[in-house]
Amino acid sequence: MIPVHAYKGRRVAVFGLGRTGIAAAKALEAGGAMVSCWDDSEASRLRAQEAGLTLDDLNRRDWGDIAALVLSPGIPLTHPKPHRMVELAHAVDAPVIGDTELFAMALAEMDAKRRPKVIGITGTNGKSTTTALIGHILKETGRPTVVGGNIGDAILAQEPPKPGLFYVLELSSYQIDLTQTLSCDIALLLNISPDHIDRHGSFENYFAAKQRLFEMQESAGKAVIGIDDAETHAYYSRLRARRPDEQVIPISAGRVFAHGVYALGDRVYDALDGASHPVVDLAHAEALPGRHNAQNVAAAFAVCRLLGIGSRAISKAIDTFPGLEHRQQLVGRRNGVRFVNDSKATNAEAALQALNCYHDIYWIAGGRPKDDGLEVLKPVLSNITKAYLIGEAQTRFARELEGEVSFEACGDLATAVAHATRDAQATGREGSVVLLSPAAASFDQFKSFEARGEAFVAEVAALAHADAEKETAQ
Ligand code: UMA
Repeated sequence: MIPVHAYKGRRVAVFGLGRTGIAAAKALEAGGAMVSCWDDSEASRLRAQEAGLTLDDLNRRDWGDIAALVLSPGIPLTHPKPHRMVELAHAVDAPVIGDTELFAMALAEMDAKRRPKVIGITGTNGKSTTTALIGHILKETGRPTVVGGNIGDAILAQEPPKPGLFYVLELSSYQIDLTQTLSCDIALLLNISPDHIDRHGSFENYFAAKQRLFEMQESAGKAVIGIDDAETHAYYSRLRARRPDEQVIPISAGRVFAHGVYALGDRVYDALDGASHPVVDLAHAEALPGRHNAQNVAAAFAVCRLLGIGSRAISKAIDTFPGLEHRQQLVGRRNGVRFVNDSKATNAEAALQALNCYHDIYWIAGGRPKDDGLEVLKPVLSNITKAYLIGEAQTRFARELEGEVSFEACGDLATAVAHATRDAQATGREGSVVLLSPAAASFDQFKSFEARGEAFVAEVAALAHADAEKETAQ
C-alpha cells in the first residue's frame, strides 16, 4: 500500500467503495487522515466494512470539516450531471480528487531526485496492452516495476515508491479528470476516437481530459504521441510547437518519418536518432498480432528507448510478451495448433479484431447474445474454417452464420474445445488457431468473462496433460 500523508490530521470524504475507494481510504488512514467512507450501494458498503473501514453517511453528515472528496472514477463528475457528493463538496469548496491525485501527492512527499519514474499511458484503444507490454519490458530488463492505474489493482494498493522503481500507469479519462498534479516522466497518447461521451458531455471534453496528462507534465517530461488519427496528429503538432523536438516523439503504424518510431509491414523502425533502422520483427511477437498491436509495439518501444533501454533488449522482451489475459492471449500450442483466449470479446465488434488477425480459425463463439448481432463480422468470416457455438446465443448465431460458415452447436465450452481441437488437428495443417472469441456476454454459463477465459485455459491445459500422460504410457 502507498500511504498518503497530505491530509494528516484532517478529514477526507471517500465516496465510491469499489477497488479505488477502499485502497484510497486505507492509504489516507495509513497517512494519518480521518476518513469518512460512503457508497450508494449497500453491498459495496458491507464489503468496505469487512475490509476494516468505518462508514459515515455522507448524505447526512455536516461537510464543514471535510478537506477533500476522493471520488471513484466511475462516478459522474460533470456529466450527465454531477453526483450529489460532488455538489456537496463544491458547496464547502473541498477539492474533488481521485486516487491518481493521491498517488501524485505521495510522490511529491519524496525528494525529487529519489522519486520513481512514472510513465502514464492514455488513449482510446490499446491502453491496457501497451501498459502491460511496457511493464513486461521493464521487468524483463531487470527494472523493478509496478503496473497499475485503470488496469489491475488500484494504484494505492500497490508497492510504495522508492528510488529506482518504475510506475507504469494506464490512465482513463475518468481518472485524469480527477487528477491535478501528476507529472509523468513520459506520457503516452496512443490514439483517440469517440468514447465515454455520456460521461464527458462531448468528444472535445473527452479529448481535453486526455490532453491534460501532458499539460500536467513538468518541463523535462517527454511526450510520445500516436499520430494516426487526425486529432492526435494535430495535437502532436501543437506540442511540437511548444516543446523541444527531442521531447515530443511521434509513433505510427503505417506512416514513415525521419524522427520517431513507426511500424511498417512486419517491422518496427527506430528513427529516434535520425537514421531509421528495423528493430522489432512483429512476426516474432506472437501475442501481439494485427495492425492495432503494431501501434502498441511502436509506442512501447519508443517509451522504453526514452528510458534508456537498448533496442535489442527491448526487442527480445517484446517477443516474450505473453499478452493480456483474456485478450488474444496465446495459452497453448498442440501439434502446430495455437489456442487463443479472447474471452474479453463480449461483443461482435471486439471479436472482429481477433478474427481479423488469424487464418484457418476454429472459432468458439456464443454466450448471452448482445443486440448488435454478427453483421460486422461479414468481412472476416472467410478466416473461419468452422464455428463451434455455445450458450444462449447458439440458435441465433447459427441462424446468422447459415450459408456463410460451417458450424456446429456444442452447447458448452468443454465440448466446443474438444471438437474444435479434434477438427483443427485432423487436417494436419500448421498455423491453425482454436480461438475463443465469443462475441457474447458470459453470464449465461459463467460468473464473468474472466471465469470463462479461465475455463478455456483449464480445458487447454487438460489437453496438454492428457498428451503428457499418453507419452509416459508409451
Ligand atoms: N458508485 C456509487 N454511486 C454511483 C456510481 C458508483 O456509489 O453513482 C459506487 C459503486 O457502488 C461501487 C463504486 O462506486 O461500489 C465503483 O467505483 P468505480 O466504478 O470507479 O470502480 P472501481 O472498482 O473503483 O474501479 C475503478 C475503474 N472503474 C471505472 O473507471 C469505471 C477500473 O477500471 C480500475 O481498474 C479500478 O478503478 C482501479 O484503478 C475499469 C474500467 O472499466 C477497468 N474502466 C473504464 C474503461 O476502461 O473503459 C474507464
